[in-house]
Amino acid sequence: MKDEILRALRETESYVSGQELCERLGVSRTAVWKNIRTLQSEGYEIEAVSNRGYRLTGVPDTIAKEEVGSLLRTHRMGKEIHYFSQIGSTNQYAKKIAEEGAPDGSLVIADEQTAGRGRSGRSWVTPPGEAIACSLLLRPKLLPERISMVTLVMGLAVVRAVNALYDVHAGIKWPNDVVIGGRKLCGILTEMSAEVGEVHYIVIGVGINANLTSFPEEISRIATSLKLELGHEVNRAQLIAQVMYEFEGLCERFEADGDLRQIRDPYNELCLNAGRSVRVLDPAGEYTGVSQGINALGELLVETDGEIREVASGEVSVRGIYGYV
Ligand code: BT5
Repeated sequence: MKDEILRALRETESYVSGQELCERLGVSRTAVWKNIRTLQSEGYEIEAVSNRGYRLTGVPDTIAKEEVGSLLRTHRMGKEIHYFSQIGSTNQYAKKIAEEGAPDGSLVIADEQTAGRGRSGRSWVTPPGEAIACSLLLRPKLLPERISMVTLVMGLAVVRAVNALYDVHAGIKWPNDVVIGGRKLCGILTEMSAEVGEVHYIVIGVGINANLTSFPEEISRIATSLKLELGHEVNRAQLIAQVMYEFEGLCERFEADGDLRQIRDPYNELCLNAGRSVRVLDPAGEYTGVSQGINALGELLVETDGEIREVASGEVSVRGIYGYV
């Protein structure tokens, strides 16, 4: 109910009467008052004036359930929210609740991860209070071989959200890194449970360096944060809500076609590899070429010696000729 109260308070700049809240939520005045008190104890500044009602004057920097829930503008993504101040890995937890029957659209959010994971067993740094770590559980009606494309869809959603909210130019390093100024802002890890011909569920994990100001030595040269790029903090809950909003629209188009035919052009416009020289670290032999962006299956097209090769994600890494992008 707290997220409903916050949503109502956010809708107006002036006061919302206690009566209005009672009617809207179908609860007693005492219940409203108790929830307002709890919100205040959690750091929300809510003015209470007799005969006028309640007014929201300040929000804490939190990505807890109520805050994100009150900002969401989606129907499907974030249908259920599970929040933790600390967790091992949100992807791990999302897989656990998926096995237990959690619904499509469930979103797991954590303020800190102690065992955040990247691809191929690599680790992901998520210090408390500064980063965004979230995992979305979906049960799409798609074939397992189509699922790797969802990572590209999420990459595009994050870039769009970041560019819509802030004065920066984020881009995508194919397949799954969101980059600003040549440095990594966000990583995406999609995991799946499936059998031949059928997907049980997928978990899309998103880690965004929102307000970090420093990184461990080993990644300090490749990582950046929104705070470092902008010079000020960003509202993490608002960013999560915007990512979910962008993702919901893009994912609908992806699921309708089962491929990226509708998303390919917007992706390529924001794909930093497109039109650039890339080095393809193929286990069968490295080569360089000029990338032409992705095709409708999400493969990176690389022109080398007059021939166009289709590079599938997962099999190979792609690097810029002079550096990470
Ligand atoms: C990724 O892997 O980029 C996927 C990261 C996914 C993280 C999210 S957070 C929520 C959810 N729960 C999880 O446990 N995971 C997901 P990969 O492409 O393999 O990149 C990993 C590499 O990025 C590491 O080996 C480091 O070099 C670098 N790295 C680690 N932490 C970073 C950070 N915070 N910012 C930028 N780079 C980082």
